[in-house]
Amino acid sequence: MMLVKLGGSVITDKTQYRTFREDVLSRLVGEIVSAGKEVVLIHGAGSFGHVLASEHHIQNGYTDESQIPAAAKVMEDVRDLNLRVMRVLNDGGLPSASLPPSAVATLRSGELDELNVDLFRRYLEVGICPVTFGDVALDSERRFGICSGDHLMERLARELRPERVIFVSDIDGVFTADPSSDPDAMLIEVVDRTILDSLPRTQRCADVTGSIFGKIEKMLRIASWGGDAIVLNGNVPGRLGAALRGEAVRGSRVRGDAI
Ligand code: IP8
Repeated sequence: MMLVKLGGSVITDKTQYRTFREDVLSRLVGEIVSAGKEVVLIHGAGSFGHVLASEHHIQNGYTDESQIPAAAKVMEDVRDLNLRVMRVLNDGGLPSASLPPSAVATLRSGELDELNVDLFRRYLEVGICPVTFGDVALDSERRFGICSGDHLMERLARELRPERVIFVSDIDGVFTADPSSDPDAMLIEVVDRTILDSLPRTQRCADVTGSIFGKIEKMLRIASWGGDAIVLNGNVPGRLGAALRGEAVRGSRVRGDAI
């Protein structure tokens, strides 16, 4: 089984509130279906979640009453995105079921606490791809908070032990310097803890839930349980499909033995 996160920066335009990139998602779904692998899918919230969540500091939990309608609106918006994603998946030949974190997960102090992983297993058993996503969820200490797709990736990787963990992003991976300002920046193809700690933390961070570094941190933990994890650029046609087929592909990877 392959565990794949379709980043919000790929399936939405993160600069425009609630802008879905249906054409990009359709192509990625085509790559998944052609690869013929069993998958568990997670998608990010992109501009359906991060814009309002950051305006109302939902990631910090409850601080004032004005956050209540905002948290509810973020849930509505990410559900709207999820429904659009589900339509593309089902129409594209990947029968899928949605498992919203607000219904199957809880947080404790901003961290993922409970997750009903058994439901994911049972959908897989009946041949339906379980799909979850970045959402607002209840928090036992802070009333509510953000359940990010990256946290879900880490938990599902630990519990389901996929063959490969793939983060589909809008950049090729982690670089030696910020590639948007430094023409000499080079992609780091295999990352380990020492390399990660030596990098300048200046590469993009536009989210309420972290940056590429946060993903690599999670990939290192996933690798410590023996799995391979890769971050790759989903805007480049063919890369996700190649990674699913186990082919060499441009990206940054962390190997089970690279810790
Ligand atoms: O896009 C964030 O999830 P992510 C969820 O996976 C919200 O980081 C609601 C902002």
